[in-house]
Amino acid sequence: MTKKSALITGITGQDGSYLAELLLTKGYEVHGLVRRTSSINTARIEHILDKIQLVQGDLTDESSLVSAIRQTKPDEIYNLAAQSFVGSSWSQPIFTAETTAIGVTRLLEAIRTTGSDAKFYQASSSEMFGKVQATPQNEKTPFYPRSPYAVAKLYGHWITVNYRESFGMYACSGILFNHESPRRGIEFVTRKISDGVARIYHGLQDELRLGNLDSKRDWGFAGDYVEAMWLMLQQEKPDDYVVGSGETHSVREFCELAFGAAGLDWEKYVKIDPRFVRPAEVDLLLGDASKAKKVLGWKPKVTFPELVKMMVESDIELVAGEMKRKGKIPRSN
Ligand code: NAP
Ligand code: G4F
Repeated sequence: MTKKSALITGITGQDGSYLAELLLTKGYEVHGLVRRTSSINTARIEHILDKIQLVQGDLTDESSLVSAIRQTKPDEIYNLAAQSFVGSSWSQPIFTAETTAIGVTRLLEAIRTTGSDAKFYQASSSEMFGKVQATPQNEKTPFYPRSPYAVAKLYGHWITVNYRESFGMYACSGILFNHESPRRGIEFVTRKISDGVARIYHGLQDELRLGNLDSKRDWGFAGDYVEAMWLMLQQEKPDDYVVGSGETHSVREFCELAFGAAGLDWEKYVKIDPRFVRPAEVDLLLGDASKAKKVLGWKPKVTFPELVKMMVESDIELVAGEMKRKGKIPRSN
């Protein structure tokens, strides 16, 4: 039997790296779309670089997407690439729209015009629920985006639904709630906290500046969530699914657990800094993943306390390694 082939956009990101690992374990030939950068940014996929193939391309460049599809002939395409940081979407609203919104149409058009019959996964987001109209949020909850990022994701979601309905494409939209890991970008609040805890633990900094501690998120482990992406493309019919843990916790609770995991009292170190407060906030997200559980047989494995501990322990080790390389002595326990 010939190997299934997958093309992952955003393979250098958090989810791309976990998805690539998962697909390799399932025997896929894995291709990753990477954009041109001035320095190497393959740290998250360094350990599997010899097992995957990278192809140049950018969601803002249609011709590169057409070439990537012709070259890799994928059975499945996972569109994980995006300007994914909500905070930056206010300072770069046009780039966010170009990549996170119109980029989806470019990729769908590239599939359509090349005649590819690849199944398509779109990385939609719980941010689309924004100023939530009901709690918990499921596939039927109305959307109310609260940032240029969320508005762009909403466009990506509906264009995916539209291409499915217009052209009969196998196109799915996964409405994923926040998912984190030791590979999370440093600008996102969970990793900012776990990294801050590690630096405070090793004596490299004495405070951590954050914005709104009251906002609540449904946080899960990225490694669990990429499995839901794959499952969506293994069904008879394409559909849209909410994926979340079914628990919500505040940023304050995350701080409490994360500092606690290092034996520290968060209240001594966390300072509120208005620079990190957003122009419009999403106060509370809580996912109802009943449909994904029933139809896909998916469920999260890592609990919230396990996730926080995993991230803090990983950063304590990472910072210790950094210190040793600089000839400094890290704290030993
Ligand atoms: P991430 O770590 O920020 O990764 C984003 C990826 O997109 C990176 O590989 C980045 O490449 C690539 N990219 C950005 N602009 C591009 C462009 N113009 N052309 C090609 N590639 C481009 O994000 P993530 O956390 O893995 O999330 C994956 C996807 O899921 C994103 O679409 C995100 O919006 C969505 N999502 C995430 C969550 C979550 O909680 N993590 C929840 C819901 C939805 P570089 O490495 O070159 O920057
Ligand atoms: O970690 P965040 O930046 O993630 P956010 O905005 O929820 O977005 C993430 O999840 C979405 C899914 O719902 C994805 F679609 C998106 O791509 C991304 O992965 O912020 C979480 C919360 C916010 O309420 C923010 O105001 O934490 C609050 N927060 C408080 N202080 C902070 C900070 N966020 C950041 N990034 N930095 C702070 O200092």
